[in-house]
Amino acid sequence: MNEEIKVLMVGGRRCGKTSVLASIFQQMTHDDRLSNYLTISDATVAEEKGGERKEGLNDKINELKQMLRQKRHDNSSVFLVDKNPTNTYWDYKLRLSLPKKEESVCINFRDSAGEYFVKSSTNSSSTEAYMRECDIFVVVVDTPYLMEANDEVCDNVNRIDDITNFIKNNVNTADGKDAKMVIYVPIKCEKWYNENHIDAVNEKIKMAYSSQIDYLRGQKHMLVGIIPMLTIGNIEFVELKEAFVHINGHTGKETRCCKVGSKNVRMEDGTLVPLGEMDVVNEDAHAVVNNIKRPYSWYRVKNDHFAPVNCDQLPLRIISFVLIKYKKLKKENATWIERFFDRNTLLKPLFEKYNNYLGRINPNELSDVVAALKKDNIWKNQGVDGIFFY
Ligand SMILES: Nc1nc2c(ncn2[C@@H]2O[C@H](COP(=O)(O)OP(=O)(O)OP(=O)(O)O)[C@@H](O)[C@H]2O)c(=O)[nH]1
Ligand SMILES: [Mg+2]
Repeated sequence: MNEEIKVLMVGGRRCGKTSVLASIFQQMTHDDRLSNYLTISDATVAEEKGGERKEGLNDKINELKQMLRQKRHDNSSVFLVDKNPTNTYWDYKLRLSLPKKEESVCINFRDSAGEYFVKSSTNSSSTEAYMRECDIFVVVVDTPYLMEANDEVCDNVNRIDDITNFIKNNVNTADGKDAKMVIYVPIKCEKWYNENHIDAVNEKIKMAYSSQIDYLRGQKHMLVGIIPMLTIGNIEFVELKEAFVHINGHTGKETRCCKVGSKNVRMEDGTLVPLGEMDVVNEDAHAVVNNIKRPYSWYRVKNDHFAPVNCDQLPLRIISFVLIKYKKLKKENATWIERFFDRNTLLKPLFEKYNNYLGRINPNELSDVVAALKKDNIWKNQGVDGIFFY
């Protein structure tokens, strides 16, 4: 039976987990260069849970593209983003096979709501149970708050402490008897990428997440890396500003905004509005989470091209991780078998697990494909576009 490679998306509420997943699927299934080497399809099944329908990743891509289109004629406007929260968990499946071959590998990405990683959340025990089954964790990081907010706000938005607890309690390789991979994915980092400062983002991740990274690196057979991703490509962070709500004195309509001087506010869609006599501007109560007041992060469109970067690198690294693991276990298993006259060994079940992941794909052929992707620079090496592996 072909077993799925289980990946869990982890991160703070509204930090962009579903969006980055949508861009990963988009880049994997629409890349002409990649399709010369691998046949890739979205094998996600439609689902309903508790009366809610699974959000299609295509809908999310359209939401992201819409942001680019809306602002096309006004590059100067600076606006807020926050749409379509996830309220439960959903599985999205990416299927990869060698061209003209039936056998395939399936990567199951589980996307959950940011609230799942809060200690007190009602879903925390089911999240923990699933974490123990997972092989790969993707920690999505909201970069503007990482780079520009103080430590308290950054932790509040990115849930660093909560995620550290979840990881320390549930992610281990049983003294090297298993192997796992944890990838940090800073997103919304167009500004730093375009200014050639992506290394500064990586350095900040190493610092802010040092407690969990140190723990992970202390585990045998734990692969830890950073893959910065541009989910959209041309929506660039501008500034963090204190969060306010504008209440229109005539209509009573409430709109998120920030203050611009003493006489104007900038509304969430980017329009600059002079304050009317009857208008009221209050601090935004929704921006206070666990007694910490978060500023809003404001963005602008550089140009209207949807241009994700590095989103394809994660699935490629996942495939190679499984391949390396399979080959290593095969070798270790062989020596065990020789030594113990083919008796069942500790490593045998693990070998079978990795063997099943490959779903009867010929590992040598898949290795050749990975080598070719590296040769053609489709696979990015250490240091390229901020890719970093310990
Ligand atoms: N500027 C910018 N906005 C983004 C990016 N990715 C996501 N967003 C926006 O950020 C908001 C939150 O994104 P989601 O992908 O829904 O975040 P999430 O982590 O899945 O949220 P929950 O599942 O509700 O915790 C949405 O309004 C997105 O359009 C990005 O790369 N740049
Ligand atoms: Mg989501």
